[in-house]
Amino acid sequence: MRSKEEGMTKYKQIVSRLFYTVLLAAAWLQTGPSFAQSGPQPWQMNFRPSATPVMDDIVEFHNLLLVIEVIIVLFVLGLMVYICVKFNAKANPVPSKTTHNSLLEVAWTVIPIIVLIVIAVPSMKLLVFMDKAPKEKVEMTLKVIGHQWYWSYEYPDAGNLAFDSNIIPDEEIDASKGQIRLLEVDNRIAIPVDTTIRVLMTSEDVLHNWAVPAFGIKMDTVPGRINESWIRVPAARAGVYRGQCSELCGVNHGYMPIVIEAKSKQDFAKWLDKAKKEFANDASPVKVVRKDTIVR
Ligand SMILES: [Cu+2]
Repeated sequence: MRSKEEGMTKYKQIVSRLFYTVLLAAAWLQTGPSFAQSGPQPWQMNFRPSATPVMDDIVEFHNLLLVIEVIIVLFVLGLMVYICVKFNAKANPVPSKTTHNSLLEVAWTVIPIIVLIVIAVPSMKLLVFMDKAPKEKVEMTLKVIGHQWYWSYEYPDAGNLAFDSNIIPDEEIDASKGQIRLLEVDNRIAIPVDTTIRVLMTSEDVLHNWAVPAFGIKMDTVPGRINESWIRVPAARAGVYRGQCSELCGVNHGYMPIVIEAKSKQDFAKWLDKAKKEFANDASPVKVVRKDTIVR
């Protein structure tokens, strides 16, 4: 039979191994993917690279929460291991009959309250920050309308430019052009970098949800209601961003991707000119479910 001391050493080894495993896992998760901004990646473990101040803050808040969680988990694990070792029937044959400890009871009420306050303050700040772009700073408006099962977009500041954006079916996907199956649309939208853009969202039939992870946006589009969010992509993060509808909206819910090109202001102006000509005859987006909607 092993001595008590040997047992303790073994436990200490297990605890320290567990500790390092958790630390390593946390470090690995936090390394972050170093890939181009083109949607989800195989084996992606962390958020997509952030493209807006809102998403920067979300990531920062997530990291704060992760640290707090890891500390709590390790603390509780440590307590449990300590109790298992020190107070098992063999090590502690005559248990204490203590039932109350005022100091301990106050501590385990007050400390969690402090932890919650530490979480609540940045959480509320973030909620307010992401809610609306500061009015005086808004330079452009983008209107997003959900339909069964595609998105349409309007640029009220650009002569009411409006167009639909439909998924490119699997059989027409051209991987050589960087197109990604289920995440490619016929008409991508463009936005200028270094511009504060108000995004107004609504829907014309059922609930949809305009979700673009890199922008930190995931907002329901509700028929008869206008929801608001905002984007500001710094010039250094110009690129292609992707998202999907994230509110179960019917049979083709999985087939209404979002593709956004964040372009330099000059390129955006060029895109706008081209788009105005291209969609000149589309006075308004299609208002009914397309007859040729394919149920996949
Ligand atoms: Cu949907």
